[in-house]
Formats: sequence, structure tokens, C-alpha cells
Amino acid sequence: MSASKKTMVSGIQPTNKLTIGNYLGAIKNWVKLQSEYDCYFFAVDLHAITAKQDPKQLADNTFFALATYLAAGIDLKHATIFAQSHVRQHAELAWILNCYSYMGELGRMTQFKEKSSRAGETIPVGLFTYPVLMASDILLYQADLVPVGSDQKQHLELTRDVAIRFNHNHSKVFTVPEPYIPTVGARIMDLLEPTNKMSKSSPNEMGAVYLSDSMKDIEKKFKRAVTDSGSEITYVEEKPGIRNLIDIQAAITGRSIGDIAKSYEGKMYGHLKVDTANIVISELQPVQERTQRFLADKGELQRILRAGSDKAATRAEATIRKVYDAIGFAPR
Ligand code: AQP
Repeated sequence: MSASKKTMVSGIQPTNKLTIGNYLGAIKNWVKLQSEYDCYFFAVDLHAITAKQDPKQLADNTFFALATYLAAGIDLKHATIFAQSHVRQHAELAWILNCYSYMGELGRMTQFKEKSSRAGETIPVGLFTYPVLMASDILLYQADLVPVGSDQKQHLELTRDVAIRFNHNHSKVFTVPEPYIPTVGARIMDLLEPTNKMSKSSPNEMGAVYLSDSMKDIEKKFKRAVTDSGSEITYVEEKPGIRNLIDIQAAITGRSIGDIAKSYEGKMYGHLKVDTANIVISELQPVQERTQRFLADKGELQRILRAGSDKAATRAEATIRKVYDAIGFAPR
């Protein structure tokens, strides 16, 4: 760890197959920012169990996510990568911070309201306290910067509030983190329902592009992407499907939205769909190949993850010690 560098922390739930939303909203930005920070990137498997998981699938998805981080260009020179459950301090700090979080503020979290309305009577308590675990993930490493898609902004605000509250009640133990919301790619939408966010748990698999999709499937999904009954390609509020395709292109190519929209003047929707599919395919194909290479050598992958979790635990333990001292738990 370089003493002069600030710390960046982020993670993805290995709940299902990762989507291009996770890739463009999170991983691609990690890669872009990593050299300027001391980075901690993990698969947040403790979060994943707020929804029911198949045990074998959970382990496979966790390895897949971590192999994808490496395949996408996460460099071990700058980043420590690991599975959240391998660093016990995450759960430990979450208990402490539960005692510094308010029912009222957790009840206002949009993601809880959305997910709990689907769960009905049997809402797991973990879904309610999920943002507290997320706060622990971040504060444990004294993160300065947390790159997230716009859906996670509210959780990050809660993290800041809890950190400020704890520091105020005790002493300045936690760094108060800043969010990094990408200017493009912060909210990739479902291809079939472009007013909804693309999610790993999207109800219709045709609406989400998974990082593991075959090139043929990617082509098919973009061809079927919902646009509208018009024919003019413009980047306007009333055309969420068109906007989404342009956003995807912008997030991958780095071109400006205005420039992309202009290049489609006088062209048909079909052109935009085919081009977007091709751009996504060229981006994902090499990532997929490298992911498979990492997964083929499980021994090496596990070695990387063990080294990652050892390093993370050392840093996390230093924070836990400070927290315990500040609270006044008797020294051992
Ligand atoms: N559609 C999206 N566009 C941009 N960014 C996105 N992220 C997720 N979906 C999009 C970003 O990916 C990171 C990890 O997300 P997560 O798995 O921890 O939680 P999530 O936001 O709940 O992701 P999903 O895909 O929607 O998962 P499920 O279906 O399991 O709930 C975050 O930085 C997030 O912003």
C-alpha cells in the first residue's frame, strides 16, 4: 500500500450472472481510476444472501465475478481483490454500525422499498440492514472514494451520515467517503423495458446483456431492444430505448453523446441496434476470453484471492481496533 495514495473501495454482488450494467457502471470505471488509488475490490457475497442463493451457484458466481475483475483489467499492482466473506471484519463492523443507524433512515432507502414490496411478508431483516453492511464495507478500509452507479448513491449518503455520527459521538475514527458517479454509463437500462434499470435479477433475460452471453445472443438481444414507433434517432427524454443504446455506445467508446447522436442523423433504428451490438461484442469478447483463462486455473485464482483477503484483513483489523477503543470495549 502506498501511503500517499487515497483509498478506493467497491464491490458487486455475485447474485447472478453479471450484466453490462455492472461492467459499464462499475468495473470499467474501476479500471480507469485504479492507478491513482490504493484499491479494494471485492465480490460482496455477504450481501448476496439477502436473496435466496443456490450454494453451488453462489460460489461459482463469486469466482466468475472476481475472474471478471481481473479479465477487465484490474491490476494487482493497484488493487486488492477478494471475496467479502473471507474478511470477517465486514460482518463484525456491520453489527457495530447497526447500533449507530436509525430504523427511519433505513426505511427510506429506495432499494429496500422496491425489493421488500416484491418480497411481501417474508422480507429478510438482512434486506433492511443491507446498507449498514455496505457502510461497513466502505468504512472498514477508510475509503476516500467509492465508484458506484447512480442506484447506489442513496446508500453512500447513508454511509457518510453513519460515519459522521460515529465520529461525532466518539472521535474521528472513520474517513467520510465521496461517491464517484460516472458521467456516462451510470444507469444502463433494460433492453425490453428501457425505463427500468438493467439488473442481474431482471425478470426477462432478453432485457439484460450478461457478460457471459454468447456473441450470437448479444446480437439477438440488441436486435429485439425496445425503441419506439418513431424513426428519428434523437437523444431525448421521450425516447428512453434510443437514449440507452447511445449511452451504452458512449460508455464503451468514450465518444460524446452528442457526437454519437449526430452520426445517426437520417439513419434507421436498425443501424443503431446493429452498431451497438457490434461495439458491445468487441468490448466483451476479449474480456470473456481472459475470464475463461482465469477460471481455468482455479489454483492460481484462489492464491490471488487468499493473498487479497489476507491483505484486506490486516487493513480492516486496524480499523476495528480503533472502533473498539473509541467505543470503550475493555482491552484484552
Ligand atoms: N444498470 C446499471 N447501470 C449502471 N450501473 C449499474 N450497477 C448495477 N446495475 C447497473 C452498478 O453495479 C455495481 C454492483 O451492483 P450490485 O450487484 O452490488 O447491486 P445492484 O445495483 O443491485 O446490481 P443489480 O445488477 O441490479 O443486481 P441485483 O439484480 O442482484 O439487484 C454498483 O456499483 C451498481 O451501481
